[in-house]
Amino acid sequence: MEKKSGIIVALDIESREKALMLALEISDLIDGIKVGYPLVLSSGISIVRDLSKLTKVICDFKLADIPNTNKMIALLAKQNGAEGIIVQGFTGSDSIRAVVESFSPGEVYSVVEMTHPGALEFIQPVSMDIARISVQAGVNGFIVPGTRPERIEIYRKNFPNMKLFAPGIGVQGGNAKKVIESGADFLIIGRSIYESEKPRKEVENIIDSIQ
Ligand code: 3DU
Repeated sequence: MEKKSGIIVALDIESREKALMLALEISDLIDGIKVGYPLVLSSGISIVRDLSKLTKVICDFKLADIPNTNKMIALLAKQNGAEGIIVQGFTGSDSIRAVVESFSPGEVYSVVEMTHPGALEFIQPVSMDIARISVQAGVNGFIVPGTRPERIEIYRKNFPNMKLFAPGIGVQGGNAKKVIESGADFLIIGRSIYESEKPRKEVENIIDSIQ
């Protein structure tokens, strides 16, 4: 993923038509679109191919299975034109590596810590270990919590070469400017953009706010 505006839009909507229209409206402003289960389960995997004609697509399937199943899903994403894929780092080195190897030359991003309160129960206490094994397994970047900029500073300091993607901006409470200042490379933003009356204007405002 190459950084231009630094904005990745999470298209968690259930309408293929709406997703494609929104992508058309903002594709020149953003660095990519993140596609997750709500859109793929309602529209089919071909939505990845259709969107990838307009911009780069990251498949957020949060892969968290045994290596063979992870590999099968990663290959389907790759065959349909995805440029990036997200894996849950907590599942361990072999599961992460299976995605890195099968998705190559595409980029793999590991969830090392999450934005929601429940992430403090199990994930955050071991997040540095998750980050370390993810690097060893060959990932290109981390998904870090945009709701906790002080944590992003720690990842930036300890992993200077990793691309950092921060969801949690806007509706979940994260602040775009603070998150970029903490060292994130990309902001992953969903509802603030796709629920806006004027999504293009919203993207422009966010870009202005981080410059
Ligand atoms: O809260 P938003 O509507 O801006 O969407 C954020 C997106 O990022 C959404 O797709 C969600 O599944 C994903 N995400 C997180 O919000 C938090 C994480 O720790 C990891 C992914």
